[in-house]
Parts: sequence; structure tokens; C-alpha cells
Amino acid sequence: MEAVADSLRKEELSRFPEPVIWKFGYGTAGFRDKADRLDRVVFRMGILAGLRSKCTGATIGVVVTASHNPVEDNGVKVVDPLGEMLAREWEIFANQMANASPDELGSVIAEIARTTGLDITSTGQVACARDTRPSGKRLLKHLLKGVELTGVDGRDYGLLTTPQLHYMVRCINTNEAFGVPTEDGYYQKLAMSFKDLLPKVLPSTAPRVRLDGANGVGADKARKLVQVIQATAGNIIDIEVFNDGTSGTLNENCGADYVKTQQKAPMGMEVNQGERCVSFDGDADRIVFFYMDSVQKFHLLDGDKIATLAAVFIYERLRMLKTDLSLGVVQTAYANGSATNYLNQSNIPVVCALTGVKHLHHKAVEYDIGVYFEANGHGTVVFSDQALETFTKAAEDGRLSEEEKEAGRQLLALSRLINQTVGDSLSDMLLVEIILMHKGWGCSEWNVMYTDLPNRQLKVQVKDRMVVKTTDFDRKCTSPEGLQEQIDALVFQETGGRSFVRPSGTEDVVRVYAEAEKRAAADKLAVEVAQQVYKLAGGIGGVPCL
Ligand code: NG1
Ligand code: ZN
Repeated sequence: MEAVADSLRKEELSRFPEPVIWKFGYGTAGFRDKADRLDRVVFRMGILAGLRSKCTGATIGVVVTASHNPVEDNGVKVVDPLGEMLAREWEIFANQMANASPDELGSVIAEIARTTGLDITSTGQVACARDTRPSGKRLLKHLLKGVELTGVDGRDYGLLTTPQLHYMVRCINTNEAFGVPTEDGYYQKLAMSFKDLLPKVLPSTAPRVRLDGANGVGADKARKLVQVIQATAGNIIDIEVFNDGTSGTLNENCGADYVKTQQKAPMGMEVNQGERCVSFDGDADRIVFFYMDSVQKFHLLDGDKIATLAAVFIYERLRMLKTDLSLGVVQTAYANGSATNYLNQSNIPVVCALTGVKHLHHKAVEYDIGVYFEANGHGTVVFSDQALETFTKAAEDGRLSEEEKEAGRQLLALSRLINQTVGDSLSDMLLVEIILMHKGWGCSEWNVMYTDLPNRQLKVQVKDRMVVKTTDFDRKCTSPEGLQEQIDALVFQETGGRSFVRPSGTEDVVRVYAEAEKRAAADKLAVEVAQQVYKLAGGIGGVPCL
């Protein structure tokens, strides 16, 4: 062990002679920062992933991406054997490794080996991929070097969407029962399940979707997916891709985060009245839909709307099957109050989790069918083994009516169309499209399921965002002193008002959310709460405004 640790230390010193000066935290989606600060951390995460692979005896994934963040940023996130987020205990190890001085690194690694009882001499595999950021290639090299130094095989999948990498890891570790671990295998699985889910009567013309690829990795992958769908099922969906990275900058004035937070259409894309539009984020794990109505008013259909649509579709089929399988929706504090009300009124259980998909995922697996989405468009549906067994049996049960059998078949196909490992723009897009086809709806019919309360998000820069501490799934803050009282007083003044603040896990800011019955009131509430954050939490830069 000592010999391995010593050779790692020497290798690191020769690559990164400068001292460790940045402090890193494994946040809601791994480590994120300006790309030029990440070389050493990514190298160390290669080592960590190698160790995790030895410890689990399985293939581990690592993706180099900063998702919706600006192009000069990057990040690194480790994926566990079933395609899920890294185990909590290992997040702590990741933090220790990222922040250790070069001299401490060996002992940190030795301690991890001791605590977990991993056999340092065993082998393993780490599957790596990256998004389209210019820094990605360089960081991936460091990553692979780190993996190699642990004696584990590093496999470079090159450019993939984050959910594609999650899918690969899951396939490799489940003996391909889940799917074939290649990019084509991924498209084939989606295309086949989409075909299986087509309604008996198809719309007279194929649905048309305009896709904003955020100038990221999802644009090219969407084109590939469409080709495979056309080869599998014919011309049943027409997708036109914009912001594919050939001219614009990643996530700049486009992408799901821009569309959601700015509540307007992205640049680089012509949006005509009534046309169905979607926006991916930079690594294609989020999706939002939008359209312009006849008076050119912009309408957003976000993660809450997708979750509601999916939950209702599943609920209807479960009722047909008369099973006692549990169905639930998991949201975060950012979910629109109207979405929560709608689900409550529809008798679909709904619960709140901390921000960050890993928290939603953990809650969702408590149900047989757990639908989870963040309002920003990141989400999926997870199915228990018992649910899958019930659907399989129902699909073939001669005692059931044709309608009931069909419900079983559809739910089974749905569980294959959905990327259960993580939110996936491509898979979620097809999920929505197939449900809309079944319902015979366009965006406007979907949108009237409920009306969103006007809402606003703002960011406040402070000296140390960690002075803001929260409880009750981020809905209340406990520090700095007096801030929650100020928020309560401001909320009290607005009809239908709700507001909360929390430190971001991916950016050096405090986030403010506000909603109210009227647009002007939501905006006013957001600004006033942001100003209180600025005052009480040590704001820097300009006083926040809209
Ligand atoms: P932070 O920066 O912690 O708010 C953002 C999103 C999360 C999650 C992560 C991971 C919002 C308000 N926050 O986290 O929900 O998606 O990014 O990418 O959308
Ligand atoms: Zn993302």
C-alpha cells in the first residue's frame, strides 16, 4: 500500500508541482469550478474512481462536465455501479482527496483503503466521458492517468451526454440485461421502446419539435437518435436541431437553464406561433418545453409540468390494472405551488426533497413507481422490480381484458423508454412526445393542466455563501440570524407568496426563489428577499435587482 501511495505522490508532484490552493466541495453534481483550477482535482478523481471500482468490484463511471454552467467552467462527477450518484461515504472521501496537500495524499488514500477494506492489488474498470467544453480533452487525459495509476482499466467513451454515460455504466454492470453498452445500443433501446409505445392511431402528421441544443453535446446526439428512430419506426417524429455548437457558445443565451430562469426563448432559434420547442442543457440531462401563443406570449413547460404529465399517464394505467403498487412524485422547494396543488387534488402522493437529483432519486425509489423532477427540467421515473414484474404478468395475463393487458404493455415499454438511472433530455423528450400522442394534445392543451404561479429566481453574491444554512428541505433558513423573519414578513405581504433562499451547490452564489399570484408581486418579492440576503449574509458587488 505504502509503495502505491508513494508512486502516486511522485507522479502527482511531477504533473502538478504547485501547492493545493483551492478548496473544493463535492456539491449537488460533483466538483465544479473554472476549468483551469480543475486539473489536479480531476486527476485525483481518476484515482478515487479506480479505488471505488476496486472496492465495489464493478465498473465505475466518471463524467467531465459542468452541465449548464458557462463554457469556461468544467466539473467532474463520479457514477456508481447502477448508474446512480456516488455513495455518500465516498463523497466524503472525494472531498478529502480533493483538498489534501500532496504530502497528505498518500495517507488519505491509505485511510480510504483501510476504512473500506478494499484490496489495492485488485483490478477494475472506469468508464469516462466528457461534454463539448474545450477543456474537456485535457481534463479527461488527467482523469485517465489517475485511473491508470491505480492499476484499473480506464475506458474513454469520448463525447457523451451525462445520462448516456450513466446508461453505459449500468449496462456494463448488469450483464447487458439493461441494454447494450454502446452509443448505438442506447439509441436502439430508446427507439424500440418509443415504437412499442406508439398509439394504435397515429397523428395524421408526424409531430414537429424544434430543439435548442444549448450548443452542447445533446445537439449531435439528438440527430443520431432521430436517425435510429426513423430506421426503426419510420417518419413518426420530426426534430429540427438549433444551437448545435457550430457557431454559438455553449449555454450562452440558450439552453434549458437560460430558458427556465429568463423565462424566454433562446437566441439562435426562430420560434413560430404554436410550434413545440425544447431546450436541453449543456450535457443533456435537463429538458424544458416552451411555445409562443397567438399573441406571441411565451409559455414554459418545465420539469414540474413534465412530472405531472408523466404521473397522470402512469396513474391512469395503474388504475386500469387495479394494482396496489405505490406511485409518488418527488419535487424540490423550487416546484411551482400550482404543480403541488394539482397533484394533491389528483390524489397522487407528492413529497419534497432537498435540491439536487441524488436527493430526489433516494426518495423516489421508496415508491414502486417514483416520478421525480426538478423544476429546472432534470428528472426521470424509477420503477421497482415488483412494478416491472406486475406489468410483465399483466401484459400476458389471459384473464385480463385487452385494455388491461395494453396498460401493462405500455407501462413496461415506458420503463424501458425512460432512462431510470438519471434525468435524460433525449429520453424525457420522447417520454413527453409519446404521452402527447396518446392524449392527442399539443403544448397548449398540456399547459392548461394547471397554471403556474408567476415566479422569479435571482442570485446574490456574498463573501461566503455557506453562512446561509437551511432546513425543511431548503424551505426555511436558520442562518444568518434574522433572515428567515425578514423573508416571512415580506412573504406575508403578497397574495399566494412563497420565497426561500439557499446556497448554490454548483456556483458561488446564494439563490433566491419567489412566487406569488401576480407577476409583479413575484418579481418584487424576489428582489426584496435578495436585498435582505445581501444585507444580512455579507453581499458583495452591486445590490441585487431584476
Ligand atoms: P445549485 O447550484 O445547487 O442550485 C443546480 C440546480 C439543482 C441541480 C444542480 C445540478 C436549481 C435552482 N439548482 O444546483 O437543482 O440540478 O444544479 O446540476 O435549478
Ligand atoms: Zn446538466
